[in-house]
Amino acid sequence: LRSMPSFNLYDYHTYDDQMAYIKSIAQQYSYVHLESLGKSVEGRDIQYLKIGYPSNRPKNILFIDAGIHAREWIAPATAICIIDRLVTNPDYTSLLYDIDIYVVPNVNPDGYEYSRTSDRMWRKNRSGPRQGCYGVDLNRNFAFKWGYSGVSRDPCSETYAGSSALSEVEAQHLAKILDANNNTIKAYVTLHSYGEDLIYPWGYAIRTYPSDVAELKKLAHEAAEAIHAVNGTRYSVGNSADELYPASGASDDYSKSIGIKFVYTFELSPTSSDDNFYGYGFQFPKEFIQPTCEETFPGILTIAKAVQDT
Ligand code: ING
Ligand code: ZN
Repeated sequence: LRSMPSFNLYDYHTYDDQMAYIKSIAQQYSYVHLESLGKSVEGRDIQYLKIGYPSNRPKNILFIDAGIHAREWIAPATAICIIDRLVTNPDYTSLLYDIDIYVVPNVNPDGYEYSRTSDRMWRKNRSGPRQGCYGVDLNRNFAFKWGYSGVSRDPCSETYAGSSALSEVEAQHLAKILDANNNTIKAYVTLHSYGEDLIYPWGYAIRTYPSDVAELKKLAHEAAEAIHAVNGTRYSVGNSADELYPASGASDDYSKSIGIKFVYTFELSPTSSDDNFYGYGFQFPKEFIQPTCEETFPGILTIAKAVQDT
């Protein structure tokens, strides 16, 4: 297990294999530590990596998560590939002396396994049953403007917001670590799919922005440019409510509400635009993991450098 030569970054894996891989990375690199956010509702351990060299001063953090939505398989695969790129390239040593990067590759392991084994299009977690239905949309369960827009109160709906704000353990665990580090986390990036969008708060209402929206936009355009430079993929930059649809209780709005500066939802590939639409949607073939990782990585680095400069 120590170096895990058999792990193929460019394939979709079971949750257990994802965790075995990040554990092997922590064992191989002294400046990488394996931690746990806590258990999912079905008892899976939600593990993550803290990447960065020790420092006497408190370090600023870039926090990345993926897999809030079960069927968006490209997101955990990209998070794991980003981990690989960060630790295997000595170019990032000085960055990792200055900042810490936390990566939670899969926030919703129960939903992910359910998507793998039973229902490929599953989106929610696996709590319940309520009225005979399972699952809460974790990206509607966070404690900011909870229940305000783009949600359902029907437990059978895809966008069921839960019985109350933070009713779900997975959302509780994520909120807890964000709260505990809200002064040092300078950027929060949550990986979703699909659409090729880079979106910033507020998501709960159209034409409603944080006071520092100009800075959020500027950095987003820089990240989109870095992505574009790799394979020519054009991400749209916009506000979540304007660009997609208004929805409250998402992890990005929550992060911004507790004072985290740079907050972005990445809607990874494929695109949803008609002129170039192959129709893969959430079922994005594994052949696209490598190009998606290679273009996403410089976008992430752009945000990491902003954290370094903060
Ligand atoms: N999209 C996000 C969703 O949770 C989002 C995007 C977040 C839109 C917040 C509006 C507000 O619906 C995906 N792909 O899940
Ligand atoms: Zn999503």
